[in-house]
This record gives sequence, structure tokens and C-alpha cells, in this order.
Amino acid sequence: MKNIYCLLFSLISLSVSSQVNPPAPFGPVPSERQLAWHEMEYYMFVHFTVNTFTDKEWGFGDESESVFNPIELDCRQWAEVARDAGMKGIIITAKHHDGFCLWPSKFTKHSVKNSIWKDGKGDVIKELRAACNEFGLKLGVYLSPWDRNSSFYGTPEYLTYYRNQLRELLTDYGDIFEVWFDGANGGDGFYGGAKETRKIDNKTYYDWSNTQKIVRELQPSAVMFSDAGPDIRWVGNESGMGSLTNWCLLKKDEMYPGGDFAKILGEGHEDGNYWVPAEVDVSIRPGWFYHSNQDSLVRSPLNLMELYYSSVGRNSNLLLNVPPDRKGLLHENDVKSLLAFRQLLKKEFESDLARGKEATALSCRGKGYEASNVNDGNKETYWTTNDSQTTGDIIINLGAETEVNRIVLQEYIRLGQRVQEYKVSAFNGGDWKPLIEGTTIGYKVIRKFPVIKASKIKIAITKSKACPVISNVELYRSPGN
Ligand code: FUL
Repeated sequence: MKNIYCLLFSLISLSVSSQVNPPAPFGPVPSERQLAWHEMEYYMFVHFTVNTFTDKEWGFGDESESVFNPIELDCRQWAEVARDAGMKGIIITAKHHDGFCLWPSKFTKHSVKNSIWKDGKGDVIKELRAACNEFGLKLGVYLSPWDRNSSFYGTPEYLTYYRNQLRELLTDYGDIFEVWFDGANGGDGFYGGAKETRKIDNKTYYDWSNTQKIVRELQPSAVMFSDAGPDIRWVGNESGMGSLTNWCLLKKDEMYPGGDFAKILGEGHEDGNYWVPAEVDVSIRPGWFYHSNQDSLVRSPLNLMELYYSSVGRNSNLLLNVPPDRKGLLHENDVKSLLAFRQLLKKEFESDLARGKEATALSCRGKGYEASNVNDGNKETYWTTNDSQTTGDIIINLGAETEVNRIVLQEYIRLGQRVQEYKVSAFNGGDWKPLIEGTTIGYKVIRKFPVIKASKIKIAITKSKACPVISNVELYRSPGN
């Protein structure tokens, strides 16, 4: 019956004009570089520097270059594991707060070129670039703004130094997908021998807008991460928790890296004026760097699954840190866990029960915007309503009673993030039974609910800023809880 309404409506619309216009974008929308980033979903963070050899998390900046000697370094192993684990890229700490550079920077002595590793001829970034190319991964770089080694830190000269290094990384190593600007800033350090405390004003010192111009100039497709974007925001914690309500929107002009914004960063701003989605960064071990006494504390495959639900499942990307050991290899415990998690993930989302089933909606915008677009496997097609409507139901008819316990929902974010509230229910025993309620959707949410036998599943959009635009609905019977 509902299909008939939609068909009649389509016919009437057709007779008026052969084409129904799509809804206009609502609010901020993602750039092409942000859209490409959303699709990546899950990628590896690599923390590696002198700390790996000194057993520290934050090097003071006075470490001798000679401590860096990863005799079996094999970036191909990192990349192969990342690919086999289902990750789409690797972001490496090219320079962490200790100031040691993993590439032979022309602008400092404090780099691999003065280490004994490969007689000072090595370049970790170059090796990782080649490995990423070989295994089909994208490469990103972390260049710590805080530098506890540099005598320039805290003075205006430091900005020139920092920008020169950024230029090297963005010129000599091919396409970079993400540049990671950390928020930890200032404090005590070696600073070329001064060994003192240097405080900076993180609102003004770094003159971020001019640094950002360098990234746009040299790598126009790269997204920039920091507490305040401009392209990607920190989620506000390092424990792997995306926020259930998660707007990809942010009033970033009111924010700056290193500020006290953790709560806002989780949810974003419902009325934000820029598209700045959240990235969840978290480590597979307690520390960011490798420490042999944490070999038994590697997250289990099931724990990684929980992380996946609390990040990718909550409209965020997952940047999972896997730190190489002193040999320069990912430890076998980490590798085992990552690959076992990959297998679990495959089983979790093995067979989409919604795909190709009859999908109907009482209201639809007209031809080209039918409910059947949500389960056609094409994320470029979507269901939507008339502009005047901000609610609507989609019903997936599973045909027979079917066990279900997971749902994936996606908005067509090219037209903005709209949905504010939704409800999912199941037709079971002659009645509609409520399953879950939610707030935002955005690029993607994945929700769990106890196994239920249902012949139909209803997704009701109960509140939206403008007509809802849903591009994808998937249903699963996962073996997990
Ligand atoms: C923090 C840093 O201080 C940690 O060492 C680590 O790099 C983490 C990802 O970001 O701000």
C-alpha cells in the first residue's frame, strides 16, 4: 500500500516535470578530502622514536641519537599487518615531543642521520612510504608542534623551523592523506641545553592559519587533524570512546589545539558552522610507545571489537596505535590480536539481511528517492522526503521471520548531517516492538540489540533538522553479544 502512495506521488511528480530535484544541502557539508577520509574508517597509528629505546612515553629531548637502532626494522611487516587487519592507512610519529626526526631533516642534527642505524643513511619515512605503496595503504604524518630538543622552541624562529620540517615531509614523501597536529604544548625540556621550562600561549604562538596554508599548498588532498580541526577533530579522550550523539559539526573558530574542550569535542556542536568530524585515537597497549613490560597487556580481539563499536559504530574513524618494538617490528602479540579481530569483524558483518529486500516508505520525495535506495548496496542513492517533512519511516520487509541483532545506518552526508532522533522497531508476534532509540547518525552508526525474530524492521526518523536523507540500511545476525 505504502509503495502505491509513493508510486502515485512519483507519477504525479513525473507529469509535472520528468525530474524531481534533490534536496538542497543543509548546513555545513564535507569537502571531497573529508569524504575520502570518512570512507577510510579504520587505520593504524605508529608511535616510534627514541622513546622506544629509552622506555619513555615523553622523551626530554636530550636523548643521544645513537640510542635509535632498530636493527631489524621492516616497515613492510607493519604495512602487511595493517592491510591484513583491514586498515586503510598508517599515520606515523615523524617527530614526537622529544624532537627526534625519523627522516634525515636538513634543519636539525637530531635525526636518524646521526644515529648508528644504517650508518646514518636510513630514512624511516621513506621506507614506510614504499611499504604503504606496496600494500595499498595511505600514509599520514604526525609532526609534534612541541619540540623539547630544539633551542628555538618558544621563540618566533621555531615556527620557521617547524614549517621547514613540515615542508620536507609534505614534499619528499608522495601523497599524504592526513597531517596530525598534536595538542600537547610547552613545559620543561632540553631545548638545546637550556634545560628549562618554556610556556607558550597555545591560542597565538603557533599562528596555525599560516601553517595550515602550507598543507593546503603542498598536499591539497590531505586532511588536517587537531583538537580544533580544521578538517578532523580529536574526540576528546584517548580511551577509544566516540560519543553516542556525535555531530560532524563544530564552531571551530572558538577553539584551538591544546585548549580545554574535551566534552565539546565528543559531541561536536549541533549548530556548528563547519564540517569537522571526530577521529578516535587509542592504543592497543596502555602506552603509545612500545614497552616490553606491556607485552601481556595487549587488547584482546573482543576488546578491539568493543573499540570498533564505540568508534566506527559512533560516526567516528578509528586510529588504532600499534607501536613497533626495539627491533623495529610489530610484536607478535599485537599482530595476533589484530588479525583475530579482523576475523571476528568479518563474521560480525558477514551477510547483510536487508540487501535487496522490499523496502517501503509512506512518504518519499518522488522518483529516484524511493526507500529501495537504502538497501541497494549503492551509497550514492538515497531515500528522502519532501522539503516540508522532517520525519518519516522506512520499513524493510525481511519476508520470513528472521533473527537480527545489528543495524547499520548512514546519512547521505554530501547533503549535510540532519537526523536528530531515530527509533528502530521490529514486527514480531503481530506487533511492533521497540529495539533501540538514537540521536545522531551522520556518516555511519552501527547499533547492537538483543537477538530478535522479526519479519519486518522499521526505522523511524522522528526528528531531523531538514528532510531526512538516508543512503544505507544494513541488518545482521552477528554471532557477537
Ligand atoms: C598526545 C601525546 O602527548 C601522546 O604522547 C600521544 O602522541 C598522543 C596520541 O597524543 O597528546
